[in-house]
Amino acid sequence: MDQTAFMIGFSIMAIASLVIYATGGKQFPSRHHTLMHASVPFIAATAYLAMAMGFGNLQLDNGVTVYLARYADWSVTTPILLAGLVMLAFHEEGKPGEMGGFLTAIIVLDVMMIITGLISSLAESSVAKWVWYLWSCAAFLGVVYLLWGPLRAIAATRGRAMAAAYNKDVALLTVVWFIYPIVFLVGPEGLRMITDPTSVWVFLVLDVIAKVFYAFYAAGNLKNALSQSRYE
Ligand code: RET
Repeated sequence: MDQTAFMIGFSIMAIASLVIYATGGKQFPSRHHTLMHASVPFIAATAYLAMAMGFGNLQLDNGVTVYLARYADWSVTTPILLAGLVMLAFHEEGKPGEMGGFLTAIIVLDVMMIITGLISSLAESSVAKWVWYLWSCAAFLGVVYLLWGPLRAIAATRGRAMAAAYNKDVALLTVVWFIYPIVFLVGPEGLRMITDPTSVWVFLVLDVIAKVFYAFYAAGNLKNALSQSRYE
């Protein structure tokens, strides 16, 4: 793999993190939103730097390269993004116990999804690879169920404007996140229909949408909701 994609990934994520941090006051309703959304590309920049420097790039006997930093990144950034949505669904409801329960459940499923995806990419036999892949997909469907089922119902009780913000965020997140297992499936870790450099570039584009574009999108939706809910 040539280093260009990783260096571009590092640069975009490092700059995005700085820009979100520096302009957050204007884009985000409050400081904690800025800090959360700036932390996500900062973690990604770290992962891309590791991949560019060849740290954690495992060369398997079957010729496939597994990028461990990618899974380390996802196992931290995806819980942050999901935590944002759970907190949005419970916006100012004041039920910390219930919110904590949903947070725990969704993060457990999400981290299981990433870890079993990593096991699938490392598996030597193809039976084991597909068993772990399917198990990872099951965890992913659990995450999607919590977002579209109980959490959506809770968000619907938080006023029309806040529910609309939640629904928009979840819709974008679901579409973008669904592409990850598809790229894995057709990529070198799976059916080998696309090459390693192609899958690296596609994951880079997805990461920019899921982390950077999503940060501004969610900030805009929340700002709208907060200004509308004043008149509700
Ligand atoms: C894997 C492979 C096994 C099956 C599934 C996967 C799902 C990965 C997802 C990753 C999302 C990453 C994001 C990162 C950006 O912050 C592990 C690829 C279901 C959904 C959004």
